[in-house]
Amino acid sequence: MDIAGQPISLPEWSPIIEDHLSSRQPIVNLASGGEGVYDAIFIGGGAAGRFGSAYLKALGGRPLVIDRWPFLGGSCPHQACVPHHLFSEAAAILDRERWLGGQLWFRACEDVRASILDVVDVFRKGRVSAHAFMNWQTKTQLEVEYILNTPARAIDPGTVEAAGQTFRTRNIVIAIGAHQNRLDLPGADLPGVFDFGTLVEDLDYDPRKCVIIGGSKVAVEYGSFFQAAGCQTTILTRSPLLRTQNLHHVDEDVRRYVVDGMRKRGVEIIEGGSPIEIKGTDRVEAVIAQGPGGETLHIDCDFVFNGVGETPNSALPAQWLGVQVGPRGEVVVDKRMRTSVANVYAAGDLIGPPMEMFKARKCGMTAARNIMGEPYEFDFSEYPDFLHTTYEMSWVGLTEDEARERYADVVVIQMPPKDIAHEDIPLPVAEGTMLYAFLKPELSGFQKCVIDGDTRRILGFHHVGYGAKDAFQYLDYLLRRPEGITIDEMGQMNELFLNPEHFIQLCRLRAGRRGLVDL
Ligand code: FAD
Ligand code: COM
Repeated sequence: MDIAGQPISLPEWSPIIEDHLSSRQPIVNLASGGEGVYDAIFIGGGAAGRFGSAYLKALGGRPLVIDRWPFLGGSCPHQACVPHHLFSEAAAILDRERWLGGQLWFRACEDVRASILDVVDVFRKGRVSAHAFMNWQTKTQLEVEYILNTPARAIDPGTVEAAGQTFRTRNIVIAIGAHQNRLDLPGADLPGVFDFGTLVEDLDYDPRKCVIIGGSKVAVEYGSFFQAAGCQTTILTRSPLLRTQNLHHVDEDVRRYVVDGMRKRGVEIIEGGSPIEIKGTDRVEAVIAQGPGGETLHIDCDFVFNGVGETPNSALPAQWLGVQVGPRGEVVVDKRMRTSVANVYAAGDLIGPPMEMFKARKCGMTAARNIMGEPYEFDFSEYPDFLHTTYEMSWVGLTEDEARERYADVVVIQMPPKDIAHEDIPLPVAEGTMLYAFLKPELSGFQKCVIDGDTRRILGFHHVGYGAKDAFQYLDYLLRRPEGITIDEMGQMNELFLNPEHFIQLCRLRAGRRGLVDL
């Protein structure tokens, strides 16, 4: 389908994408039929490729972006972040109904159950609207050329082939993402074994008993949703939960509060366990595992969820162009996103962790700026992070333990204060936790601010609750400025009471003191 020069309105996009999801017909939006030389061709139009191509266009360059799916935006709107947020929101609502069941207007708790299949169906039916928006915005507003619904292949650093045509370019930016690691176990191919992608594509029954293998972010997030929906969930993980290699700066008190909360909500967590085999005939029936003490476990289930993480799709770029690949399968780049091959850049999940949207989008932008002659380095060694259990956890900067290893005088401001039991105080409280505060105070959240007492600079913020995630984008910026942010400056800020994170008011309560002490 050639759409160059055709105005396509936003509502017209959805049926076009629906039709192309089951066809191999490319959607071609090229100026001058793709003649001439591009400044950059982006292979992969996910977050990294879409933002990179848009930025390059904005800087006055000529980009082309090619994706094998019939839409731009990549895995985020199709299988990853967007369903994850839908499921996590459902989980938070379900949990609240269960905890408050039988009180006020809440139904009695035995009635709280949801069909996972129905929620997945809601996502399936609605996801194309995000795809339509990405295609419309990229063509109509951002004026970026693209070819969709066809894979691309780099022939050399100046030539890309797609849909039977070759295109010339000064640079290539490869942004083809990552793939779910396979479960290396007997029975891993049985019906009833899912991952985040196959869950939204293939689920056709309502699971009642789930085993999650692995302790990735996705494992924690999806496990919390399955449990909240009423599907008894066991998480089987080698490392302690939230202590995996890719998660940094998770404060131990926060971790304990969250993992205890998951257990309170009924999730069975087996840390130090490893799977041996998945058993079943027509569908999975059990996971056989070795428990933390070496004992053999037999866990009945009708659903197994693979939560063992992802690996970058580096095999193709290595084969096409010989780019260097690192020990974890990532395409190796410098801070300008340059690979080992001149004029070839890589971006997003393809270059390894953190596999997060901010990094993917900013990598794309970084490649674009450097290609267009604006030297720009992106260092993502420090960043704000978040994770859903059914709570929203947000954090940035050092944990208390990390701070104590590096600084002589560490001061901690936290709520509830140290040595006060969570059930004894309905704080922190704000939108999203008001009902918990009054009816189930131990569930109203937890927060901690870590400070260097000598310089009064804040070293880390950590929050468990709802609705504070937005603030962390700005806290991250303030924390990482060369001058950082002090407890005194926090105390000067104007809070919108009742705000979900109380760092401002707590800092103000202590900021008047010359010698800082814990609060
Ligand atoms: P992708 O979005 O995967 O894009 C790669 C694109 O390349 C795809 O569109 C694919 O079709 C295309 N492609 C592949 N091969 C070819 C080829 N040969 N030719 C042409 N095109 C090709 N991050 C967050 O920040 N917040 C979240 O809440 C969050 N939730 C997540 C939940 C889940 C379940 C998962 C799995 C991830 C989540 N992430 C989240 C991570 C986030 O989704 C990724 O970091 C991000 O989507 C990576 O973008 P990307 O452009 O690198 O890759
Ligand atoms: C967001 C996808 S769902 S993108 O980053 O805007 O392309």
